[in-house]
Amino acid sequence: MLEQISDKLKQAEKIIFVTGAGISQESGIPTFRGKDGLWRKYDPMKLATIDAFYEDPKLVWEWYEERRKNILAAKPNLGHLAIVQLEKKKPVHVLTQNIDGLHQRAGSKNVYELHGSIITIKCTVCGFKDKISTSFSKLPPLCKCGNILRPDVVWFGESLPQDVWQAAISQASSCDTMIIVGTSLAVSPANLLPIYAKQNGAILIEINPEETPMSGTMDISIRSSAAKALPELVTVF
Ligand code: BJW
Ligand code: ZN
Repeated sequence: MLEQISDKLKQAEKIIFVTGAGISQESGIPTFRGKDGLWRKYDPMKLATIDAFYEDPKLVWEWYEERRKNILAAKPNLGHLAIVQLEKKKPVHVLTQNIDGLHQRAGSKNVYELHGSIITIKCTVCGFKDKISTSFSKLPPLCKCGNILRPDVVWFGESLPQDVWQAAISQASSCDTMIIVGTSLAVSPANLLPIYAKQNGAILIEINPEETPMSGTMDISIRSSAAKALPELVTVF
């Protein structure tokens, strides 16, 4: 299948990656859904909503602190690095649902964090935002204004950062190739991005060991892991 469209891929002028938790799975960061997913162990409604946070900010913070430590100890894998290789040849933008910062640590330049970042905090009241530089002596940490700080991530029922989302729509709507890696495409509005690309006539390629609700819309589905499939795929361009 890939051979059949290899000429088109060689001519690609604007490539967009849409990534999800699966691309970081081989770096040792668990996904959300599926066999070993976080939502098998934890209830998202008790950890990933603003109501859950106000109900028990310490519990939610402890969960994020544990994940942040694991993420900071993790390294980008061959999947993240393959995207950086392609950036040396072609214009590439990465629209990621991940909060782990591994694309940036791998060296990707144009990364749009749709669901925020685990290494930033923001105030629940005053608009203060900062990178987390040390661990906190007390949870939940407090802002200089006296109110509770929260992880700068997007929880269920919250809007995506509007500037990032608008930029993501614009990138998706103007690409000629979209590569969707390691996402179940279960969560909106990020799962609309392949539709924007398709409306522009883009080629859609999915890398995922499992089927997704949009597999039928893809031009090619590569049923393999990101770290195995991406290094080979990027050589075709
Ligand atoms: C591999 C692999 C390998 C494995 N290689 N692949 C009803 C009530 C309220 C809201 C809604 C509702 N119905 C719909 C909504 C909207 C809601 C939503 O979509 N919910 C659905 C779950 C039903 N969306 C939202 O609320 C969003 N906001 C919004 O819509 O605002 C407008 C609005 C406001 C008010 C009311 C309604 C609408 C916000 C969504 C925020 C999502 N947040 C999280 C947590 C972020 C912070 C954190 O990390 O803690 O984001 S949830 C979680 O899911 C995380 C992820 O970014 C996101 C997507 O998951 P992803 O990346 O796809 O991972 P998985 O685990 O699902 O899939 C991994 C895939 O990888 C699998 O397919 C594997 O097969 C594959 N894989 N190993 C390659 N090695
Ligand atoms: Zn504040």
